[in-house]
Amino acid sequence: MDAMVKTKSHYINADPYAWPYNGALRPDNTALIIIDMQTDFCGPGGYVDHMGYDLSLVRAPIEPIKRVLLAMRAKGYHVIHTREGHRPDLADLPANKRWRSKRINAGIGDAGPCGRILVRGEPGWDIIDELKPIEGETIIDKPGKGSFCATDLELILNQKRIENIILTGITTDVCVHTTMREANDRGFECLLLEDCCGATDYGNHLAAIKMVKMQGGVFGSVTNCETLVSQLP
Ligand code: C5J
Repeated sequence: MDAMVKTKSHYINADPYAWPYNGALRPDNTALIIIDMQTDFCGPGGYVDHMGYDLSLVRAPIEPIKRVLLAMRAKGYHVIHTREGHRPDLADLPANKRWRSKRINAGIGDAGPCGRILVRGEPGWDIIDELKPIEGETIIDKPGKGSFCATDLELILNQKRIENIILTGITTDVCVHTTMREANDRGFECLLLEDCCGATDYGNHLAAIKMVKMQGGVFGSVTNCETLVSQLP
């Protein structure tokens, strides 16, 4: 008789489908990705603050992410953090990105209360204390919005045999969405945690979530912190 090894399926309640699609949810093949929880995006004196947005919208996900992070660390899941930022000589900063930021008085590379805006190594570029990476967690430094563009994220995911990605962080409509789209096109199975994300515009946050769910889950599925933590195997 064939010794067929059967692994138990696990699903998380999500909208528009129970996730992951194939029930293959395990710590070894699943990563939590925490996108750009840096002072520049959610702290006083950072880039988003400079642009004049309401920080409470981008700070709302801090506690839910922390809960998910602690739960996933405790169960041995992979954890990946990203940071958006540029080299100190700005060699990797597209001229149009710099021009646009200067137009709204938040010039990337310019001096601010948290150091040079969105420049690697500056205090504002650092991940906030509440969500600091620990030993063994992967950190991806990216010059753009998507976490796959000009980084080694795909190589690392493939080396670790990761198939499923749980997305959190800021901002829902920009870096989180771009990363989710990039991951989805590469065949990764994506879950967005809606209360673990935030945007500078609440309407955009809601629209970004709605976009994921259209066409039967065109980019993946959506759930929240409580559901994930209570159902995570
Ligand atoms: C933005 C990001 N919004 N982390 N970056 O410029 O979403």
